[in-house]
Amino acid sequence: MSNGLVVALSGGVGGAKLALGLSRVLAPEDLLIVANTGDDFEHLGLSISPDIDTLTYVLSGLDNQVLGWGRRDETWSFMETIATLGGESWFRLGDRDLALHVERTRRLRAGQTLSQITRDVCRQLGIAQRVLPMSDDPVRTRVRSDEGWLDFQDYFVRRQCKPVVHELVFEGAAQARPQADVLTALASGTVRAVVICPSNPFISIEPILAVPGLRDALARCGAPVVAVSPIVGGRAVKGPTAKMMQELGLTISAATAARRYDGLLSGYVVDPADADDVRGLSATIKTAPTLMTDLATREALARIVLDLADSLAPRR
Ligand code: FO1
Repeated sequence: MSNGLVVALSGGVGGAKLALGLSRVLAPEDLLIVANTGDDFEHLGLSISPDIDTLTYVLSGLDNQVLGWGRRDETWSFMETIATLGGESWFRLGDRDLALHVERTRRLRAGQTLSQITRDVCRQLGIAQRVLPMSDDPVRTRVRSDEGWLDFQDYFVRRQCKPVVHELVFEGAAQARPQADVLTALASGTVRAVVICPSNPFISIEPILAVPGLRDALARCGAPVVAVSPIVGGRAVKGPTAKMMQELGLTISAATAARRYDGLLSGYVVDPADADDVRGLSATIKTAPTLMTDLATREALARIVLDLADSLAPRR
């Protein structure tokens, strides 16, 4: 019997770790993962959806654990060859990974939605959980930096997050419609918990919350909203979260990440090292080791998050 649906909001690398943990402790039909698509872009004529792809590869066990993105057992003949032709090689598309982008691009051009394509790819790769984009409409994160306006992957990969960030915008978000099945699930009255994975709040979770109607639907679904801090011991586990906090004039802390979800959070899981820092937040705090180094720690954290959510659930 189902224990209720868990809706997880996730970006790529950090979020996918907890999503995998959740997938191991929940029945497949009880997990719905909503992926950020603000990182999506068109490159070499192909439609790339990095966060959906990272989630797909991680959940299917095909992920490249060295890089944190892309496929395992990858080869790079295409990249090497395009470089010899003077083509663009700053964004690395592996030979195996390339197949996914070619197939997605073909199907998008044929009029299929990103949701349909993602659903089919997941099925093909043996993923039983639902992974859905936040929207089937294009949303593109752009960065206002000391080098001017940059497209997200220009900032993130080409410039390796070096430019100083002044502002982030999610182009297209105001016109984007939330993914329909996500809205249906949130309105179903069967949601046990909403989990905000330990992804970068600025570039992975806020684009999801910027899709009109999604934040409200999450707040109204009747289930506790529990986040896991992306800051551990006052530092970002990976990626530019801490650097962005500083550049945006914010304190680098677990509390700063939680404040990005003001009005939404009922529970917050932080590392014991950050316990002092989060005093004063209105969310219920649970301290637990949040570094996910292997499968066991991912599952353990998933259980802690669910226990916290269940302890906060309104009695029905
Ligand atoms: N990240 C990199 O740092 N360098 C790359 O060359 C790169 C290629 C790439 C290709 C396909 C894909 O799905 C993801 C890829 N990523 C790459 C990761 C990705 O762009 C970022 O980690 C996310 O957008 C941030 O969540």
